[in-house]
Amino acid sequence: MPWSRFPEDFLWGAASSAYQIEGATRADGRGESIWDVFCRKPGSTEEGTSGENACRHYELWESDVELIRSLGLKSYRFSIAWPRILPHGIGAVNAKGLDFYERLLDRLLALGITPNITLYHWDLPQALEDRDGWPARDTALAFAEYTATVLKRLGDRPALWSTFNEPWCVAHAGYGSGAHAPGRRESAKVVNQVIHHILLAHGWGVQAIRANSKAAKVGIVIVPVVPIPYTQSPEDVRAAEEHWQAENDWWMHPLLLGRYPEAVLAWKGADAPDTLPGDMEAIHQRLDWLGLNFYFPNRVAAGGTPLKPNLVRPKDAPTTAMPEWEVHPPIAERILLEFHRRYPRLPLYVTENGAAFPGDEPDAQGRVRDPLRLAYIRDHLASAKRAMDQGVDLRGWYVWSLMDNFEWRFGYQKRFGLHYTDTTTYQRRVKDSGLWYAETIRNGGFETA
Ligand code: IFM
Repeated sequence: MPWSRFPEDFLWGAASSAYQIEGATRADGRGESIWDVFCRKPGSTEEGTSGENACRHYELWESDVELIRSLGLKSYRFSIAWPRILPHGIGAVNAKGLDFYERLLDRLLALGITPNITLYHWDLPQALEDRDGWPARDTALAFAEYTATVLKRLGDRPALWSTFNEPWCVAHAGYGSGAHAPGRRESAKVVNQVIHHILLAHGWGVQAIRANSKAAKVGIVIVPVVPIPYTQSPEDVRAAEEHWQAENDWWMHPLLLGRYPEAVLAWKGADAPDTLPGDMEAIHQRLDWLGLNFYFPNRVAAGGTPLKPNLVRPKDAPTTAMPEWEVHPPIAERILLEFHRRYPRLPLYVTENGAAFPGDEPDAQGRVRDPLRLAYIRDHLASAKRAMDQGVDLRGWYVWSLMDNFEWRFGYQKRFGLHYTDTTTYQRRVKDSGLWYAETIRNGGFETA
């Protein structure tokens, strides 16, 4: 049997985020976030659920670190809740918030587990949303203040840091469709302005990290689209290429080249963001790594426009429990090779990949059999390894997620965890996929069919 064998120093990891697991939304001086407010609005989330308790990780963090240790993870990716650090977004600092993350960070380091810390995984302090949130340029300044505050306290520890998780979702779901907090449905112009302010916040944030830490390795985590032409007709191929440019170049060019792509600016026309002199230089900061989150392909056929592509799903394609998320493992090789080929090269990490499938319930013996998740993770990893064999510098992999958690507007019904979380007792239970992942880590790889 052939093996997918990974390098010895490959960072095997799992990921989570503050609002999705911590709970304790009113504890120890934490301020309110936009997700607290959004979840209270009837109809915002399935079954009216929220992250008020989530997985109670704020209380149970020590036993959660034990889960991480017993899987043998080399790295753990988590996020810091801005409202725990600066309850009003700016100004007064809440020391208890910093204490919490310091304890977690130090425990991970003591166990030899590399922390990979995200500064913004969607939980903006509501106080800043009250001042117009990301459409306001001042929010980017506030992010730089928050970042400096965190790094002054924690920046002497060796860790990977990222400024943003999936900024696409912040802009499009938060301020475009309104499916995420703060639930606003603004014009394309405003959404593009949000993108610009997030990019600016990233740039100022990187400067704040570098000014306050010698030990930090700095990156950003994006969620690229993975366009695949529906057929090999020149029209479909072209439509897929334009979708790539409109989404991926739009984020990557400012970050890595210091300019918005000309073609996309032309497509956006008057909806392009307003910029000030010096903005593009501020955005274009040296990065140490880039994080990619991907889950499914976008099959693109002709008949749309670059900004509104014609996305089609093959009739019998397997999907996960997330509506429209097709299972197609070759996306891993594809996206990694494309990033390697198209952009200035940086060490890459797959900062999220994983799946929710229906039916993850413990059996009578308490075992959680999740063969579909196991296969999903294995097949995406095998595909990524093929990209590595072609020269892609992939340094690590984080399964989403360490444990079942609050899946935003879908509440607790979509379970992505390597551990099952009982939503009544909060007990965690490792799933078969978690056991397989632990064995893979021990063996440095796995047999491929
Ligand atoms: O749960 C989310 C996570 O917060 C961001 N990336 C996608 C995951 C699954 O939807």
